[in-house]
This record gives sequence, structure tokens and C-alpha cells, in this order.
Amino acid sequence: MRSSEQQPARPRVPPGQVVTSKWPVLHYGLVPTVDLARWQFRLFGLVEEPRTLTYSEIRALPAVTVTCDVHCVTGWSRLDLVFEGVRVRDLLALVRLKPEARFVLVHAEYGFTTNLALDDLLQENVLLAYRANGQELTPEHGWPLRLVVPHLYFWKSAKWVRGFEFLAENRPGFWERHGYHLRGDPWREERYAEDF
Ligand SMILES: Nc1nc2c(c(=O)[nH]1)N[C@H]1C(S)=C(S)[C@@H](COP(=O)(O)O)O[C@H]1N2
Ligand SMILES: [Mo]
Repeated sequence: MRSSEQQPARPRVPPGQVVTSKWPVLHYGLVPTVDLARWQFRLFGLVEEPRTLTYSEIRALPAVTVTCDVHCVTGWSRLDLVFEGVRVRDLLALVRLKPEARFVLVHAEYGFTTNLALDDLLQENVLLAYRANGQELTPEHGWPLRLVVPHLYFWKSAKWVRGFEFLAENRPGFWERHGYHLRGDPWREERYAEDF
């Protein structure tokens, strides 16, 4: 029994989630074949000057390591994944956002998209990752580059990312257009859009 004065400790896993010791592979469609020589990452939309980075430019940026838990909206959670890559905050220092930029549409291979508020993208633990658990990402987990947004459901962590489009208004991405929540906070069980 907890005393009436104490706040209950936050549980490790959000409501409705079951921990798995595996790292499931989940995505819509096929794993893309990527030609690194032609690969680029685009920062565009509401920026003063759009910017395109090559893969070696991304890999040359300062790397950070983030250990986090991930929560898939289908109900599994995987604890303590260790991602290594570029902090999105640091990457965005390379462009000047226009003041009206408040949202981001994340673009990935084959037209996959997901939307985020700029505030969510700028959280400290949000990475563009190229390594996980001490090894290069495998293609099925998003190599050569994936987004990792640990504080939101894992569908926001787009694999095979190719760019960020900065927007004044929130534009739903792939899963969001299919009925998933616009933000997707697992602690509030923001699984589905209210009006579906
Ligand atoms: N490009 C792309 N990224 C994606 C998806 C997808 O369908 N396409 N699915 C998302 C979902 S629903 C989940 S749970 C995670 C799964 O990542 P994992 O396969 O590395 O566990 O990827 C996310 N990123
Ligand atoms: Mo998911």
C-alpha cells in the first residue's frame, strides 16, 4: 500500500503494453534496396534555404547514444534498445527554420510518411539512428537511417528516412491517415484518432 502522501511511481511500461525480449520487425510494404551513392536526406519546406545531405555527411556529424524503450501501438514494448546516431536537434542547427514552421512531415522510402510537432522532433532523445545495440542497423530495422522518437508510439520512428518537410500546419502521415492518432503518446494511450 502506498502512503497517501506519495505519488505513485511511474510504471516502466505504458498502459496496455506487453514487454517482449525480442525486437520484432514491423512495417508496411517491402524493405527497400538503398543505393548509398545516390541517397540523400532533404531538409525542406519552411526553411530559409533547403539543404540536402549525403550519407557520409550525416555519418560525419557528432554521434550520440540513447538507450530507450520503444512501444508499438499493436501492444508490444521492447526495453533498453541502444541507438546511436545524430541528434535531430543538432542536425536542425544546419538550417534556419522559418518562424511559421511548427510541424514536420517525415518522409521515408516508398512514400511512407509520419507527422510530428516540431516540439516533439526537438526532444533531446530524438535521433536519426544508424546503429542499434552496438551494430549497424539491419535493413529490416531501417538501415541506412531511421528516426527514433522514444516518447511516442514506435510508428512515429520512421525507418529508411529520406527527409523532413517543415510545415505550418499538421499534415497527417501514412498511419495517421489510416486512423492512428495525430500525436501518439503511449502514456496517454493516444492510439487512434478520436473520430474513427
Ligand atoms: N518506413 C516505415 N517506417 C516504419 C513503419 C513503416 O511501415 N514504414 N512502421 C512503423 C511501425 S508501426 C513500427 S512498430 C516500427 C517498427 O520498427 P522495427 O521493425 O525496427 O521494430 O517502425 C515504424 N517505422
Ligand atoms: Mo507499430
